[in-house]
Amino acid sequence: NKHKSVVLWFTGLSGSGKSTISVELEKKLYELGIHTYRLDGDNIRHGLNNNLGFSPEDRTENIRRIGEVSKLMVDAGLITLTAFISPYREDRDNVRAILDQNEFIEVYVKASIDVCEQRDPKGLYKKARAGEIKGFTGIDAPYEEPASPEITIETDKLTLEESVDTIVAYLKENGYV
Ligand code: GGZ
Repeated sequence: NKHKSVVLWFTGLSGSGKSTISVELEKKLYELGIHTYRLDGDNIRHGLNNNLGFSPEDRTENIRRIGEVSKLMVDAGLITLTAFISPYREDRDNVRAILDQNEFIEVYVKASIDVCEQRDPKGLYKKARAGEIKGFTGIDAPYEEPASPEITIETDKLTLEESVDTIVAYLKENGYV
């Protein structure tokens, strides 16, 4: 199946739904016969970036490397899905800048800090509140909202299926798939 290679750059708070949506979207694209690759904490922070933590400098370097890897994957012809908080606007814009126009789709996975904290799937917000984790995004470290993302998914309003369908519709309308 023909497609245009592109990075789908998911950004949002911990617990907003980035990973969940990217996994489901990847299944949908697979069913359409489209070759994808997904980058997330499991294959990046545990490997290539296992020397990086969560200081502002390390987060910036984390995102820079992921951007460069994404560029290679786009050159290899893949639809690439990345699921990282990527809290700094400048870091995301730098990734956009190393890709050609139309090769970077910023997907803002939007959920309020209250909702994310209630979900707390890994108990990390609880630890951050207790002071056991310092510099946790949304608690005592910043999250800079995208100024003009191509797609915004409000996960406290949409179901998982609706979220995935919204992105697939965008890809079809814009000639990516
Ligand atoms: C934010 C942290 C932190 C701190 C560990 N702040 O819910 P998770 O567990 O699976 O997602 C979070 C993940 C964030 O890593 P990223 O590579 O996406 O971050 S960034 O883009 O800012 O570089 C969370 C866990 O790692 N985690 N400590 N202090 N999230």
